[in-house]
Amino acid sequence: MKWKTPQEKPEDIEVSELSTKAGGIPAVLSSLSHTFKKVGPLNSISSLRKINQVGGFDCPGCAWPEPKNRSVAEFCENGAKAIAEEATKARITPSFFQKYSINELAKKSDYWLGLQGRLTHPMQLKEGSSHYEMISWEEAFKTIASELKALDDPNEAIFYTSGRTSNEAAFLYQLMIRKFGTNNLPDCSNMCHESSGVAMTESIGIGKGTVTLEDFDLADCILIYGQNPGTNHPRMLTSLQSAARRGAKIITINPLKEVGTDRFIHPKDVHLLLGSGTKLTTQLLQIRINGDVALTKGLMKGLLEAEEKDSGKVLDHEFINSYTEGSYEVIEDIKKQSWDSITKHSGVSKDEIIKASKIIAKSKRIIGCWAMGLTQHRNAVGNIQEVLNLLLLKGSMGKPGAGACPVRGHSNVQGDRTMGIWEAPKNSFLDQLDKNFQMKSPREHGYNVVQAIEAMSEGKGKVFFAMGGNFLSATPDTEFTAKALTKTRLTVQVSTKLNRSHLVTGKKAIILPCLGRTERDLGQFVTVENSMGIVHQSTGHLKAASNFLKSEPEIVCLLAKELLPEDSVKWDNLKMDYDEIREMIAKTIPGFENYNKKVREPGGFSLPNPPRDERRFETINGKANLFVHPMPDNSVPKDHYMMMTIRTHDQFNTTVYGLEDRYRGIKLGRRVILMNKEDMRDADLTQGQQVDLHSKFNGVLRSVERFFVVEYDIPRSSVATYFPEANPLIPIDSYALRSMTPTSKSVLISLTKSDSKV
Ligand SMILES: Nc1nc2c(c(=O)[nH]1)N[C@H]1C(S)=C(S)[C@@H](COP(=O)(O)OP(=O)(O)OC[C@H]3O[C@@H](n4cnc5c(=O)[nH]c(N)nc54)[C@H](O)[C@@H]3O)O[C@H]1N2
Ligand SMILES: Nc1nc2c(c(=O)[nH]1)N[C@H]1C(S)=C(S)[C@@H](COP(=O)(O)OP(=O)(O)OC[C@H]3O[C@@H](n4cnc5c(=O)[nH]c(N)nc54)[C@H](O)[C@@H]3O)O[C@H]1N2
Ligand SMILES: [Mo]
Repeated sequence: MKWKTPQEKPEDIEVSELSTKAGGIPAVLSSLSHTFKKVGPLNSISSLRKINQVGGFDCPGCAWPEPKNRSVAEFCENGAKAIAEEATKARITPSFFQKYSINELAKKSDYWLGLQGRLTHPMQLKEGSSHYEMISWEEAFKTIASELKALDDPNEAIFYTSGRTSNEAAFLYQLMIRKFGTNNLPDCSNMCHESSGVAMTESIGIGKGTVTLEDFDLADCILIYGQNPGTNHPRMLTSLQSAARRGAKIITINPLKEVGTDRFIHPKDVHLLLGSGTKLTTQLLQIRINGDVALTKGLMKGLLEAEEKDSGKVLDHEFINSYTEGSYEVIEDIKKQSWDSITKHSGVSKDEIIKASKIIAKSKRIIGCWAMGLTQHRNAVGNIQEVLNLLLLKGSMGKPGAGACPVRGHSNVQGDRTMGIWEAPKNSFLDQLDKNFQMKSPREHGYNVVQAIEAMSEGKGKVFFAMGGNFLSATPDTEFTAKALTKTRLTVQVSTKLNRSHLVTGKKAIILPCLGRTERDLGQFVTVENSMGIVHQSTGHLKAASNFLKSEPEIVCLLAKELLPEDSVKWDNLKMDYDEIREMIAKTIPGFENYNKKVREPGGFSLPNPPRDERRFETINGKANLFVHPMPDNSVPKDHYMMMTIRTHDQFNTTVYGLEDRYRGIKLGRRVILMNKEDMRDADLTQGQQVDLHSKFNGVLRSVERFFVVEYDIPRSSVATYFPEANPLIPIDSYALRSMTPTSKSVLISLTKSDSKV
């Protein structure tokens, strides 16, 4: 089987002039047309009004927090697309599955699958059958429970979670799973900010960011590493805009000149709509892929040189002496690094680095932001610890206007981890579960995403259950993962929309359709935690897409009742009253005391954050630790390229909203490879030509066919493709040291012309 994600007619691909600014009139119009087309005017206006408002629902788009003084429309273009995707009027009823076999559906593109609408009924694929057919909820839970109980060992079951699941559903889900007897709780975090969690916990004693939105109003300098906020966290641009207008300096570190970080027009800034937008980035450091360790060492070398001239004024010695350990070693390491190797590995000139380091040297309050551009490399943990080293040398931790800001992805991915969705839980957490819920939780750590795929491949993972997400398309090595999934006895997907993971299944498969964020859930609210540790309510208000849907908490309760019939937890009562679930959380997880009361305050409440609140670092030595990392050798062999896989402006992870990447000027197609002009010339390639991409790793060759070459402003030997089309090239055994995050941003590839072999 050669994996090929089906596409729309690729010959229609179009490349146009690049957009020069994010936001503004086109963004607003585009957001409205998307919403209106799919949802219908009444529904869309009422849903847009309720996004991210007190008493409304949390936008399923991203985890960026809401400002205290919310504007009437605290939404963005891509938030509107996320709503439209969920609030669509199209439906996938049982007759749809009578019409299409799974083989026919597997030939449809991701975009087409999304357009078919919301899933309405529980469905099952019987062993050997070609079509899904209806199953009652009751039968579905019985089948799942009996497959789980038939396993020789609970560790043969794998329970995945994506990051939209509410705190209430997540807490119950992990409780049920641990009562069943396994810690096999891989989640999307494993492919996302796991590297941030590992790096930060070791360096500063917390796996979460240490800044609030208010800090953006006070920072002198904001570093944005490996992130494309204009597309993926558009509301962040509002914070950046006001920072830039106050005179704060913004330094962007990215192989691409992403439009959002370059210039931005706020949709609500009417007087600016016709202008040229706020210049956001003071300086762009256009680095090579994976040049961040080198670059950050260069920035710190610049600081040390400035410190020599201006002794004692550049580094924060008081902070370093009182709160940190490891600065001496880090400084010695930086002194040893030559400018030659720094510039070679980063791809940025010494002048550029010195210029940026002068801005940093002068700044007293620095925020370091980052996203997937740092977390998805082999040396990802090192990338992040280097950024933390820089912040710590400047004392930019635990004071207003300064700190670390890993910008999260899924809207409740941070909350899910807080609730115990983790394959490697702490003993203190498990002890609390045991004490409160009459259980003996398993202590052996479970599988993360990569290990889960390997376990299924080896026949050790036999039942796969997914609470949301699209495991097959989001994970690396699509062909390998597809084969692994087909070896299981049963795959179960709790989903709102049809996706590729419903089409590559175990011997049997079940789809459990659930309510989305926007929908009314018996008049109840759920709670979520944003990227800055604020826990707040989310209340859906739209009518459910179908009368047969159940909420995620109810699905867990009903399965738990079947799976754990003798259990002491009154699963039946919980689905009717989420306050009771929150009481369970309140007595189990620190920071959630008086949960029900605190979360009813407008805007919710902040979880404790020792580094931010009191410069307290819960590390093994009670200090903030600086770590030396070797300079990764990111030289690229001749005729090879380092490939990153990124998101277009028209997708949410594996959900394809449309076929445009407007800010990058690419239309009507996703199977493209962005290349440097000179690399194209050397490889004798022209714009629009089709190439096959190959990655060879540990002796295994992986290929994908027919990608269109697009000339782009990208450093030499760096190339970019879109996720998930290029995922078959990411080797299952290529992941970050320690966090095991797949290296989705550094895949070594070669190219051949598609037609040359015919
Ligand atoms: N509309 C929309 N919003 C989203 C999502 C979505 O798909 N669509 N996804 C959500 C999720 S789950 C997440 S995790 C976030 C993802 O948000 P991002 O991390 O912004 O997403 P990516 O598209 O992966 O972009 C990575 C950025 O890093 C840069 N980059 C790649 N390699 C390197 C490198 O080696 N060094 C540096 N310095 N930069 C590099 C790329 O050029 C790109 O700008 O967004 C969330 N929000
Ligand atoms: N090559 C490459 N691969 C990557 C990445 C990359 O940058 N490059 N990024 C990685 C990252 S950062 C992440 S976070 C993962 C994302 O991995 P996932 O979270 O697994 O993927 P999504 O595409 O967000 O999942 C979309 C599906 O979730 C379901 N869904 C939507 N809303 C709900 C809901 O409210 N409840 C339930 N139960 N289901 C719902 C719908 O059926 C939809 O089809 O992908 C990773 N994969
Ligand atoms: Mo993510």
